[in-house]
Amino acid sequence: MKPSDIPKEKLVEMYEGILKIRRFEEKVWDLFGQNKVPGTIHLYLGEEAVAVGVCSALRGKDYVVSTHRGHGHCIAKGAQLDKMMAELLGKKTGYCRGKGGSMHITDAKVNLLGATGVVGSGLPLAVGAALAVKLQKTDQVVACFFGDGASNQGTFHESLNLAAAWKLPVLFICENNLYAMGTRISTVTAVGDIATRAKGYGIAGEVADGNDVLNVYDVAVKATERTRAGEGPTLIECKTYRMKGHSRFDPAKYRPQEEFERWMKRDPIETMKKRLVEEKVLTEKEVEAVDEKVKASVERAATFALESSYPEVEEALRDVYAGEGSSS
Ligand SMILES: Cc1ncc(C[n+]2csc(CCOP(=O)(O)OP(=O)(O)O)c2C)c(N)n1
Ligand SMILES: [Mg+2]
Repeated sequence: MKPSDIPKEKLVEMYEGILKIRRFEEKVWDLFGQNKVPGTIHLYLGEEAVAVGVCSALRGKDYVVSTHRGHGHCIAKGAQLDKMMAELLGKKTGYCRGKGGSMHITDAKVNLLGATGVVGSGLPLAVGAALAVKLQKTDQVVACFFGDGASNQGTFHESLNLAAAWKLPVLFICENNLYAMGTRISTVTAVGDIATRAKGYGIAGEVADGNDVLNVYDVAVKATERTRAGEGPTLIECKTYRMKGHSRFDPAKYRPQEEFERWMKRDPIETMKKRLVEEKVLTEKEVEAVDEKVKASVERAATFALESSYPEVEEALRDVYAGEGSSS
């Protein structure tokens, strides 16, 4: 898909989307270095085009199921930056009142069904949500993100099989960033393209360039159209690469330097920026203005989070069990 095939507002919205994830995570990286973020974080830097390309093809009422590397999915589905940042900092103004952190951000208002730290556990949840959609006879779609590592879990196979057999409205989005922690996908998987596995379940399988937001968008638009027409799920494999290590503590020494450099030249933000300017969608100045606007919103979110209070001790058991928990 070329920029000229898409309305200008949509292009700018997508550019703003990938930039928002980039600037948000750069800020998180920074705050982590200042010991402001408890626990660990899995950054989505380098993979922004996947979340934005897919979510730009969705409607507000469609659902998203995220992963342990979920900040990008949350932002692309419309979660609030200030509540996300507060959650990452363990503050009581965060999405889980500071008790969930990076891997448990959920926002029912935007039909974001949640992130999870258990690899592969989102797929069956997405199938359940899609079954609910089918029974309720609405035309919603469920987009389920997961990694290449998760594609070797039993839940992947069980979920694809059932969703295919029942023709459920799910997009299975495999973010193939070549590694599951330090394990290279090619050392544990015989097929070159994970998308080819779709054939075994009788569903459509597509490979997208996960560093090209317009290509991901194009593939996702066609898949949602098929799904809304009752044709069932699609497995979309987005080839991409994480700029940082698996988590904040991983220096990623297992990745060959040449491979790293090759992927860094394909930075999804820089590529999109260049295309927008070359195709005269935006001027250099307008591109800068988008960046300034995004940076300001991230700074506001950081200030909100830093100035918020930590939860009281009594808060610890609230919302953990059914009812209000046993804070008394
Ligand atoms: C069921 C389960 N097994 C193992 C882990 C430890 N673990 C956390 S992330 C991860 C790698 C996941 O790789 P992938 O699915 O490719 O996602 P990526 O981190 O590359 O985005 C592993 C093994 C876990 N959290 N849950
Ligand atoms: Mg991976």
